[in-house]
Amino acid sequence: MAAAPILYSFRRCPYAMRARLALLIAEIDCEIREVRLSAKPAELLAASAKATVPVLVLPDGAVIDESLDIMRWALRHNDPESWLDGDDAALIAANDGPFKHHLDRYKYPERHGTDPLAHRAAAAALLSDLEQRLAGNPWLCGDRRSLTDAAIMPFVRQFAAVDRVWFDTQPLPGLQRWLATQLASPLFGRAMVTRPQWHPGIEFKT
Ligand SMILES: N[C@@H](CCC(=O)N[C@@H](CS)C(=O)NCC(=O)O)C(=O)O
Repeated sequence: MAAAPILYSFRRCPYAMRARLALLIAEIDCEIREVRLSAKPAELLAASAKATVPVLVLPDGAVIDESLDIMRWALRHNDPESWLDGDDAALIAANDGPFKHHLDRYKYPERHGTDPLAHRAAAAALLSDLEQRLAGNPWLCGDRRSLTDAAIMPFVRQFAAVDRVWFDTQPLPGLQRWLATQLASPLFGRAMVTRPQWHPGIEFKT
């Protein structure tokens, strides 16, 4: 049996989350190595000097160390739900850029020396763009879930969790439904399985 790709991952990292979602949908059999960001294993650092997760190491030694590249690589191999038909790079860039900027400054104001409520308002304004789409469609790119939903959802999940009561009372019904549907999905449950911290010698599959 051919060796499986290895994914260095951190369960709660939104970038690693979206990579795991795509690997699961693509049914890529892969070894998941749960790392601690404060104690990254030498094997991860040797694979990618960027030292971020996720990192996918292919059996031929090739390394993919950007989450979106991992998603697209997986789906190019096998895309049973046609996730690549919904790859809205501009929407994902707005999430990864401005939305993530405000999310971090809302979630960790002490780290950034910021006013969390100002950043919450700025992030919420960006979420209205998603709401507009979700008012007319169940998913961001139409009537089926796609790469764009999986790429953005982990960040909206983080945003919602900072103050759940506040989030739930915002006029964002389409977005709230979209998030709840994904959080309740068997796919998300599988992506969030807990694994003990990896060290050489132990192996866990997707
Ligand atoms: N652009 C990268 C970002 C990955 C990233 O920043 N991951 C965070 C964890 S959520 C990380 O590994 N940070 C390094 C650290 O905390 O040491 C990607 O999409 O894969």
